[in-house]
Amino acid sequence: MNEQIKQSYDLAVAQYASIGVDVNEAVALLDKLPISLHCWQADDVTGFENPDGVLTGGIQATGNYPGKATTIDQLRADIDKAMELIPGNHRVNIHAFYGDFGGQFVDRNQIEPKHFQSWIDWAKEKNYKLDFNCTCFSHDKSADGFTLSHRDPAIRAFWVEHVIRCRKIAEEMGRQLGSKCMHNIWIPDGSKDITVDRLLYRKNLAESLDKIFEYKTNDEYMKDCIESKLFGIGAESFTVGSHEFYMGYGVKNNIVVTLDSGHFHPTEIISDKISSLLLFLPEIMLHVTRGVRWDSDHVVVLTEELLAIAQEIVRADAVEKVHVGLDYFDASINRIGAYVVGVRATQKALLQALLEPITKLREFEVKGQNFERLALLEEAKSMPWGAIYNHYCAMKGVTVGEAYIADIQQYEKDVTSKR
Ligand code: RNT
Ligand code: ZN
Repeated sequence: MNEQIKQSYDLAVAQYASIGVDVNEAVALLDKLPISLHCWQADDVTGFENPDGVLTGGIQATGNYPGKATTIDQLRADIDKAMELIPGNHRVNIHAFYGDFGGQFVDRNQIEPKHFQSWIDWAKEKNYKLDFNCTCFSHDKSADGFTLSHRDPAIRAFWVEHVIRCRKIAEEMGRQLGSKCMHNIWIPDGSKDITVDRLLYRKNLAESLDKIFEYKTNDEYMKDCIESKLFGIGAESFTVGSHEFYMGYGVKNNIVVTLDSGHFHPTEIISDKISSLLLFLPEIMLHVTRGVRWDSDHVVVLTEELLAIAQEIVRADAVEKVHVGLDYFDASINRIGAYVVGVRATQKALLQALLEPITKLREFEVKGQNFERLALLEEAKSMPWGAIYNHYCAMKGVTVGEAYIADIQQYEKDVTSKR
């Protein structure tokens, strides 16, 4: 290992020890924290159902950066490349319309575990674990903006069937890979303009979910989660699956709630929701993203809120209960680079949280020494956590610091620019 990395690390360890923090312990915890990489950043949420498929459902990937993955092999190679530049063992989050359909059109109410076997085999080989999502958008039967809450019972039944099939696929992924697969349910349902029957749509959604959950899955292999949203593009006036809807449904039925950091009012933060939800639900799923004005899906960077999310997870002793997944799609920059930026930022936030002088901070708090608490929190921000992260990368045989920019450029030159 490079001498400078080693020396900076040794100095940092000593500095942390002086405020009562055990670096080894923090790094060992970080190393066990998987982050779920969303497969849809690699191809702008296109999927493999239909090569000319148009993304609908109030979400948009803007930009036209060359070299996007258009085949399963390309997409897997891109994810492998990103994983190479990220320390630790992570998960891959797949959407139902990324199935391996072998050139056939397989409709959403026809998909089966066999269409995902090659994903499972790939994950086994690469030592990744998998998460899964039903795909209730980019389809004829979602074209008018409604799926599980539709007025037409036949359309609702179609989507109920799709989601049940997805739950079975998730169960199979978890069984074969020996790791619980988180299955996320997000639906785009909503309307551009005022509806006079909010209640009807929400009743329909609750009924569809009840039907979906009638099929009992094995908890060891998969867990469902339900994701709310504030609004979508073209669905500005009404979103059926609001935060209150899913929080109520989740708490009543003991279903994990997904908090997407881009799905709330611009000044509303999800970090403050974690400790409340954990009192009423055993687990939480996170979709970490960065909302910018109307867009809920910019590449994750190390913001104050990202750090606050990480701190809440650690301070609430909820590392085992909060599943961290990413959810953004930026088509305007190198897509593999976008993965690495987001995962590294998330890891850096988690590492900073794990390196917090929590014992001392809690002591100050108990004694009412609030200036002292504030001062130590401020000092912690400029402690040398970067040296610890660099050393962690080096220990894992992963490119250290900004040097990974050159790796991405090389891959672009050798692979993506030739597509
Ligand atoms: C959309 C939701 C949802 C999607 C993915 C593709 O606003 O965040 O999670 O991003 O399912
Ligand atoms: Zn999301």
